Amino acid sequence: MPFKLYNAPQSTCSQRVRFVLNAKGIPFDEVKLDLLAGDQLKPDYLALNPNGVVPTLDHDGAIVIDSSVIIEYLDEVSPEPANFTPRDPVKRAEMRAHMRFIDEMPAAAVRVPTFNLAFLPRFQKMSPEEFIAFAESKPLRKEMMLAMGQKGFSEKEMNSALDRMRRTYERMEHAITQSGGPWLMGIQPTLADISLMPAIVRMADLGLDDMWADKPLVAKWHDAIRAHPAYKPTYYFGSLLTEKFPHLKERSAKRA
Ligand SMILES: N[C@@H](CCC(=O)N[C@@H](CS)C(=O)NCC(=O)O)C(=O)O
Repeated sequence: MPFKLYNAPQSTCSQRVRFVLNAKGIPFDEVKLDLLAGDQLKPDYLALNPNGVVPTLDHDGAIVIDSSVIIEYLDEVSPEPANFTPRDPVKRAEMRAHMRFIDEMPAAAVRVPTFNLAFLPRFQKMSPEEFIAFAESKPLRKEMMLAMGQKGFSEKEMNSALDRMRRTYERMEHAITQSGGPWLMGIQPTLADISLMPAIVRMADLGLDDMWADKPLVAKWHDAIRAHPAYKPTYYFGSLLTEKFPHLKERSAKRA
């Protein structure tokens, strides 16, 4: 198969790429990495992606890294049958501005509740020396791991991440109102919607979807993305954190 995707089921960045491949009906070989075991830090993988993160796309030997770059690449090389990039350069610029905002704000902020609520128990099982060595071996995420430490992000850091998510929902509600919806830019989904999807789905997975209870257009958008035909094959079993970490399911049940 010409397309091979190195990724991880629960990785938000990987979910963007799987969604675009599925929406376009592009068959691909999927190589699954275990990120908590450090597969992304092995020399063979670092030779493909020196950032030591997923996803990485191999298209007939051409290596493309970074989820935002990969989804734009896929829209360029396979523009049919589904295309997510507006033709009008002004609209295309608007879509890219949304994508930069999404990478800077929700895609980064969502890591804080994800790490504190889902991954921390795993890191707490490591010895302090093991944890430091694991953190220091990460080309891109070393500082974030060391800042989190084995106690998790502080309440202040957690609140600031949740505030960045809150500002994202406000931005979404505004964009959908302006465009007429149901998507960020109107009646057609664009790469901006696909970039945003994993952070919003992740917040719901963590049981934090009450944060947009007063934002009906965000709620509708969340319904629309889950109803898209590419959603189910993208979020196959094991892609949600609640499907992988039993302690999160218990947490959601307690909240219900
Ligand atoms: N900007 C990169 C970020 C990739 C990224 O952070 N990937 C995460 C999973 S969503 C990862 O591989 N983390 C592994 C680690 O932190 O060691 C992209 O969008 O591809």
